[in-house]
Amino acid sequence: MIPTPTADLDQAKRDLTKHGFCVVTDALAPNELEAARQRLVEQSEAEIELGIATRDGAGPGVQGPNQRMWNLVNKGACFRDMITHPLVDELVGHVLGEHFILSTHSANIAKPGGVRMGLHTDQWWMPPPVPRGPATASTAARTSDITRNPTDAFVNHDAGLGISPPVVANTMWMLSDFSARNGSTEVVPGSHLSGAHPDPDNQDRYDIVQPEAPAGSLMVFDGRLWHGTGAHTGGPDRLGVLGTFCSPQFRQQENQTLALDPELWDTISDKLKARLGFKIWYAYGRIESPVGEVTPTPERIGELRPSHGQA
Ligand SMILES: O=C(O)CCC(=O)C(=O)O
Repeated sequence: MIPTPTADLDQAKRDLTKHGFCVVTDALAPNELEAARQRLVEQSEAEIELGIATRDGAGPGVQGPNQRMWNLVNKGACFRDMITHPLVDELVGHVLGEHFILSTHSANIAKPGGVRMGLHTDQWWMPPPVPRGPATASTAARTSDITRNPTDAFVNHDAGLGISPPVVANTMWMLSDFSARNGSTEVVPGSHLSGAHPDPDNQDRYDIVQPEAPAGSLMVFDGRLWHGTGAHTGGPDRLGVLGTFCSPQFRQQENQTLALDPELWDTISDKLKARLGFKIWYAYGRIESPVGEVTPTPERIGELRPSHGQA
């Protein structure tokens, strides 16, 4: 049985474990939904007006009718609240544990005429398990040579080697109704447990479904799940806000610590600061001290000389 939208958190966790995704209904209260929807539409119109909008949805790398909006952390309190929402703690935490951080916070507005994005995973860069013994060219890519274009070893993964754990999990806040018609996210249930990555070509052979749910719902999915934006063949714009989270030892897609408007620093919670990556994780992410947190305006210690060495 493919997961259906549920208000039962335990069921949602079971769906996430088994199928790689879950959909929770009424994740946003009506007033929260309306505020977020209005903010998103207003921001999207302003980015278009200013000529800074990112467009896609016409095939890989080609501008189309869909609109992307990046780095939502600076673009409204309603978006910041989504990063620390209790459902995110519960469901992303179910996949990644307690100390996950924000990788990307963006919006994807699918509009009429937008084509399928194509199935992919959001941890395409994760080095796969390798056979014991010395690496050969056919068994292991050098890890910094991994690209978005999956090699045969990624697509036809040898299941005998085991699979990688989830190190990414995504939230999709539905700010409009999501339907197969207006481009609801395509997913392949169970694909997160295959260890394989989808072949970029010939995707018709995969068992793709498109979860449908009313505005205000939240879809959460495992970073290994094969997924992609659906084609928009009719109906109103599909308003989706995507949060991608990763474990703290991985690189964030958006540079959240550099990106945060320093003027917001005093207004945001310690929880949000940690989630943006300001909290040092076992000495990673530090500037000087290996413990504590960094700030958007750190003290940088440069070249020093002892006073007795001064002329
Ligand atoms: O918009 C969607 O439904 C999914 C977007 C997506 O897969 C991506 O941005 O990587």
